[in-house]
Amino acid sequence: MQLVRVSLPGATSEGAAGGPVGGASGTASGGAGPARWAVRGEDGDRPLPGDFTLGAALSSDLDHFRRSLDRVRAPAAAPATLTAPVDRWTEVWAAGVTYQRSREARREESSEPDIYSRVYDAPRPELFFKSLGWRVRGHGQAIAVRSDSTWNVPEPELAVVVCANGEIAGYAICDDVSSRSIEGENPLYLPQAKMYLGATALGPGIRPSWEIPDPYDLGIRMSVFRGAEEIWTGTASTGQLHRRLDELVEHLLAADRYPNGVVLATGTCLVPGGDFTLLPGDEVRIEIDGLGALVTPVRKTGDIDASP
Ligand code: DO4
Ligand code: MG
Repeated sequence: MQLVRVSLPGATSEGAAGGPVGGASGTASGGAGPARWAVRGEDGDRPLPGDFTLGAALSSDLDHFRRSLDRVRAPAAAPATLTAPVDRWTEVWAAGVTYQRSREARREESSEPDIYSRVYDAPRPELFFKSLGWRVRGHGQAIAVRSDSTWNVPEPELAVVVCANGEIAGYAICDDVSSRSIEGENPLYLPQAKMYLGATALGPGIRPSWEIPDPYDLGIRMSVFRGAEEIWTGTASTGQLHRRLDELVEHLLAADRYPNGVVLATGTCLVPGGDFTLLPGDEVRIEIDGLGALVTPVRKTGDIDASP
């Protein structure tokens, strides 16, 4: 089952670009527009009460999260269009250089290669703020490349959804869309390379942690389509993660508090080579075992609906 956020009839629609987005066009604008929460299972969507929020469900511990999902109502409603599984103010953070592939790619692109090797081996991981909930894109919603960037990539990542006490409540797929030309020019430009409208996608829903027995053995696949052609594809596994998930969460919470929980993307293990850049009109498909698929068309930043 997955905890999903679905748009309500009448929400603003934003058609997906061409390409093989399976049934994901015509989705709500923004990550947190008119929508409601539901538990999606084989029997369809069972709606949660209208006052359900992710923040309240994550405000304590795993047991509280689990009991919050028990508030589902019967009977199952017809499946509705997905939007990002976050509240308006959910914080999304990301870890970096947690896989060897990411370390290598950053060393190749950067004017300061050594800092990536140092952080890969340091006790303290790289953690950075990525997005607020209202800016997060869901399955079928457009992500964006910056118009002032010449080299762009999607970054497929396992995201952990974390309770206020640090327990992992669930897992989702995150796309940490990034500009390699901007970060490569100077690492201090990281916020501009990674934090802009359309740079974060999350979904399709949140799979509860008790349904994923081994998060260190999940296959990750990414394909990029240009029209009908698959122009890039790659596979990896969370087995290649250089750190433990609870270690990343521990550092995030070490001197900070998230009273309504937090989402943490755990770094990319797939980075296309130097001859690849993501372009408006492309479509990105990311799959992680047990979590489904997150499929997003690509636009220019200016073409993303900015309604909060
Ligand atoms: O240092 C840059 C960020 C690295 C990153 O986003 C990743 O490894 O996934
Ligand atoms: Mg990343």
